[in-house]
Amino acid sequence: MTSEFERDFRAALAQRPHRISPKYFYDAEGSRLFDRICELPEYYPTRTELAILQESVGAMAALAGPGAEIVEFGAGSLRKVRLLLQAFEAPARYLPIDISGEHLRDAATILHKEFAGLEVQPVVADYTGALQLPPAGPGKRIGFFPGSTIGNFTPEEALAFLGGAAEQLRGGALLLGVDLVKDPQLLHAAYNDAEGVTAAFNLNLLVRANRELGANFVPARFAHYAFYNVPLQRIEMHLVSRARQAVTLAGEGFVLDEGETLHTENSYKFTMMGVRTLAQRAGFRPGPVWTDTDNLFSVHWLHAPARSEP
Ligand code: AVJ
Repeated sequence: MTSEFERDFRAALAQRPHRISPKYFYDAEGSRLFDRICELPEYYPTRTELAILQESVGAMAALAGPGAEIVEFGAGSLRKVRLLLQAFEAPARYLPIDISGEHLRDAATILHKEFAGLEVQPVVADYTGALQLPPAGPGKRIGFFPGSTIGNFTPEEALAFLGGAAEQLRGGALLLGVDLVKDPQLLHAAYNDAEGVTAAFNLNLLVRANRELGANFVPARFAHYAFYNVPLQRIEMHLVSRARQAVTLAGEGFVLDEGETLHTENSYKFTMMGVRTLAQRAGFRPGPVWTDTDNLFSVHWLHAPARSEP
């Protein structure tokens, strides 16, 4: 059976410019490399978001109220949701949504042990598609989408995702972590770390294709290239072919010219107002925003009106 990964990678090599979804970065090695990225001195988002959450989780808990349930889009780092679960008053349920059932089971086991009385109900699904969630309990349903993962979406996809979330969370809210527009040098450094971990993360996509799709990429023949596209307000990551070369993937041959790129990721950056405007267009009523003193990162409370509210 042809995997989605194979289908998408063949399509990427057949079209120009070549581009593929960043969701394929996260095999076991890619997830390990991403965890290392989060610890890098240049990569400010993770530690900044954690500090904002730590600092303001009391205010967030007050907004959520007692017996709330947390719906996390993607079963990410347990460190972040743990802060919410610790601060919220008697959280009733945690519903992590992820395409990886394995990821979900691990998260569920750990949190269930840590928080007595917390119901953990994993949902194996693609949260970018139509979602069928179990019926909400009596408490508020609070969505959690940290890490500026929303930056991987195109603006249209981000609007569609938020629109869907607003519907799922009616009467509750979405807690959304978003990376902010800033000095391009700082952004550049965050995706071009001195240790080369981000380069390894990008190149690992080729290693994964070799293993899973029987491709024959030679990673050394590609350069990691990440830059901040100022007018489009996004970091772009590419793998640039260092020479004209032939590659085989799933039995099919492709030729990459010298300097041709495989576009592997967009990471959009936002202004505070930009997030609020987008959220409003998607049906949310923007609430408080928390940020760090340097305005590097933002965490937004977005009210999802109930059907009866305006
Ligand atoms: C997980 C999408 C938020 O865009 O900063 C980190 C992924 N890519 N370094 C980001 C990533 C390169 C990250 N997101």
